[in-house]
Amino acid sequence: MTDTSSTPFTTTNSGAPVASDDHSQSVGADGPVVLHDHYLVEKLAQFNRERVPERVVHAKGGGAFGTFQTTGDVSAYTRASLFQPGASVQMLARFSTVAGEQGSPDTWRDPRGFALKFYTDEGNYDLVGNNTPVFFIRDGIKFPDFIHSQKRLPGTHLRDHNMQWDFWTLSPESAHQVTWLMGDRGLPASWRHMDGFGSHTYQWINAAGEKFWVKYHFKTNQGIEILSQAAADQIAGEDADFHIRDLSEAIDRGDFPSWTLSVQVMPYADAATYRFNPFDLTKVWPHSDYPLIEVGTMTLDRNPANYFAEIEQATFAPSNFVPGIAASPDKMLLARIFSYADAHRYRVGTNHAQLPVNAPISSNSYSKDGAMRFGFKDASQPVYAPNSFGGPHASPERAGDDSGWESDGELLRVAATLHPEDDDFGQAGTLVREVLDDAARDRLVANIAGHVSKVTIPELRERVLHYWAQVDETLSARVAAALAPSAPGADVSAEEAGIPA
Ligand code: HDE
Repeated sequence: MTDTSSTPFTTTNSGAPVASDDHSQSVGADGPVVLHDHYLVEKLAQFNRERVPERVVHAKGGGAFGTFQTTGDVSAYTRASLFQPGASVQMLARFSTVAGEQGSPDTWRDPRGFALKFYTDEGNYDLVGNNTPVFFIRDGIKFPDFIHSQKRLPGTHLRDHNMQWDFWTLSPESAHQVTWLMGDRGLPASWRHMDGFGSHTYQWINAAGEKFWVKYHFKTNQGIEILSQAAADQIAGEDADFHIRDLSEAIDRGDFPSWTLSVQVMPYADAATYRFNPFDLTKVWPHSDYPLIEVGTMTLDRNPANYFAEIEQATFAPSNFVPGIAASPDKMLLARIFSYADAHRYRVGTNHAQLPVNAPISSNSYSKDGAMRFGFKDASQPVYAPNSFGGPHASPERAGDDSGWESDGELLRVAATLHPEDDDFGQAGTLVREVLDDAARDRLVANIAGHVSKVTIPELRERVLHYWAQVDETLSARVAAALAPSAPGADVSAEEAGIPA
């Protein structure tokens, strides 16, 4: 008889040992199961409640923990403690696709989420970006519509290329990001082999209270590696979790991925006269205008111990700033500052920030109670401010200047002010003509043609070709030729259409 005294024993959620893992309690061996078999009921009821709502976007993802080490000196631009020379903070990263639901393939063409949480001694700092430096739209009011067009038709529940291209061609500001999406960055070989961006312009404030505008760039130290559309399609059929597996196995074998963070810094006063609107999320700042300044290195070296507790329940919010870092007039950023914390209260619960993965090193807020509250202060602590019994009080000197920027004018619903070189297609054209090499341009043509070949409405196809002609005439002509074989009654070969084998 084996000694079972040392083996763990099954209990109920309330800790009582259970009599069987295999048999419900019944009247006689073959009789009816009894309702008061509370362990049976508990197991089934708990099972029904194992899921929290998936993220409405970026539902499919994975992540890991690590360290951010500041190796440069940007103290002239920010007082944030995590970016002071020599600082080292623990962090969490979550990578994701955008439109796919949980269980969808990691290798679908999509931007990739690049969400970071830094556990700093001044509170958690969250930087929630993508693997592209720009985005499809520049005003948050269009975001639900944009996502609706990328997801599923209301009747058939099918994804639809007509919907996607209808939205994009009616939203010309999308051209820059769609060029990125249809290019190589839309299919990274792994999360380790892609760059990350804060995308928005943020504000940094230094110890003297001077303000600067910044953009974040996380350059992968593994090098950029991409998948061809054919390879991505094949992997999607064989292993939907290809990127989750890659990151987890790399860390398990000690092959810790790292990224070098650099920032572009724009003097506060430059914003008003810059040639592009510096707060327009569809635009980049050419590095020739504002070169990269190295800040430090992020290294991921610890896999989550429990995916649900630490990744599914992780809550990243652009509203999680720390002293020395603040918002900018970017309309998309300002909308996100509301939306994420709202999503977390709905998806995870009002006390989501109390969960270990989301909890700061310390907090002293007056929040109390609410469902699943499990952290609380000593009963002697006041639950209100101001108070005369030693409760925490606001500290402007610690919080620093969060005044932001000057603003005035009547309330309007209009596009942002145009700067001299602002337009919707210029930077996309520059990307196609000056950044991509010939091979990347060939792949871009093939990817666009492959995607648009599933557009079934002839006048929409025409509109798509006009959209691309505004980016680059040659590109559009090559896409038209590549599409020709898929047009009704077409007789142009793929080779004649310039589609690479
Ligand atoms: Fe998101 N976004 N977003 N987004 N987003 C969410 O938060 C939203 C936008 C991004 O790994 C949601 O918990 C609005 C831009 C990432 O947990 C939600 C707008 C960028 C992640 C939400 C945007 C992003 C999200 C979904 C327009 C790149 C995953 C559920 C104003 C710069 C974070 C959730 C993670 C997740 C709202 C646009 C990136 C609904 C309203 C632009 C990486 O709150």
